[in-house]
Amino acid sequence: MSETEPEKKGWFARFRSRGAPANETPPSETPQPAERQVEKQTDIPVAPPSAEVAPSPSEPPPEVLDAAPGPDAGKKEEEVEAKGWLSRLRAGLAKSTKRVTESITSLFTKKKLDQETLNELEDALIQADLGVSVAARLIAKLGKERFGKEVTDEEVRAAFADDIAEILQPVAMPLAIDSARKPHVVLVVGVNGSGKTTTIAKMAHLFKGEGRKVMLAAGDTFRAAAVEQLKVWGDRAGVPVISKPTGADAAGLAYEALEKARAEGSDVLLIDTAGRLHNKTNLMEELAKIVRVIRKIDPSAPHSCLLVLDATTGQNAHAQVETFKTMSPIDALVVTKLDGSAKGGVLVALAEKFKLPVVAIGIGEGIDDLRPFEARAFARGLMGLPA
Ligand SMILES: Nc1nc2c(ncn2[C@@H]2O[C@H](COP(=O)(O)OP(=O)(O)O)[C@@H](O)[C@H]2O)c(=O)[nH]1
Ligand SMILES: [Mg+2]
Repeated sequence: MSETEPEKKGWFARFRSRGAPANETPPSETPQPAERQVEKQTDIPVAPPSAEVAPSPSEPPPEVLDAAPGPDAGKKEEEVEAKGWLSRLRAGLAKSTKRVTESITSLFTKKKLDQETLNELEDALIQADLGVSVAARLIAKLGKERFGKEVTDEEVRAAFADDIAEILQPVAMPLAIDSARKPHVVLVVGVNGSGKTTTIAKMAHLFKGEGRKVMLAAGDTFRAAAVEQLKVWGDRAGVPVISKPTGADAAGLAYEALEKARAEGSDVLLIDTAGRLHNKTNLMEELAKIVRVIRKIDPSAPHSCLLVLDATTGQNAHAQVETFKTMSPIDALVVTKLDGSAKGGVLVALAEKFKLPVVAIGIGEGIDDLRPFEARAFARGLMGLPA
């Protein structure tokens, strides 16, 4: 690859380190076009309405987060930015943190760590969506190191935070855009309401801020208003949106968008998709068809296939990963709505189980509310400890 990338600002650039993933597992060939019908119940696990999500994070000035820094605004701004979003993450995680830490704290009436306390701690971790396997791992380690010793709840939380950070570290990686691709194609999938369209808009905004040429494809042609929604976001982010009326063939649209992005020399093409067709087979066929069709233009596309998961769905996220893995070549996750979800612990369970990279997290509805996923900050935040 001869091209070298210019130094760019922005967190995607700063955290960029991963090579473009190889998508070697093409989905099964089931080329029937998806029939368009009125939305009906599907057998894909669907996110419940996110009643849990706080209306707006009550934390300080979002404007410090992405106030486009001048070329030498330098380190200070980055530090301020880091503090700003970390405190927002902590505020967002507050419900998850409360759920985990209250139950841990309530167990420490006795001084010495005994089996009963270990069992109860294990239950508390499972209740907080960290999953049976993670809970067992954390408890085994704690038991080994501290059994029969005097421990405080803070020590326990610190030990858990360290272990959780260790689990999360390998999956905390940014989305690497391969600048040799023109465009780098990002396919975004997930159930209805998980945050796909919003995440695409946020990413478009970020990439644009890094000086990249971005194009969006409004591939959710199934849901009325979905196309309009992406157009509004596209306008806000100042990037072109390729669209067709509701009911149009999504694969055809993706094909046209890729042709156009190529012709215009775009760096990144983000393709939105429907989260729900009238049944799982139709969605599977549609996603497979999109992949198949864009590969006619670029056999290596999509270069990234992101599954967007809503943190408020908790354990249901596991089923969504399983389902979507059968439908498209998922190679990374974005977890949204970590602001205000009490179920943020599920991210740890997902990391441990699927080992898929978490390229970004959503911490609000605004265009600036997408952040890189940082293992230690998240783990300590979850356990109610300072960063
Ligand atoms: N609080 C919060 N809301 C979010 C986040 N991401 C998306 N949303 C909201 O979730 C709802 C569904 O998002 P949308 O992008 O339309 O989901 P899609 O159906 O997967 O495209 C919208 O009201 C978004 O504003 C997030 O990180 N935090
Ligand atoms: Mg959408």
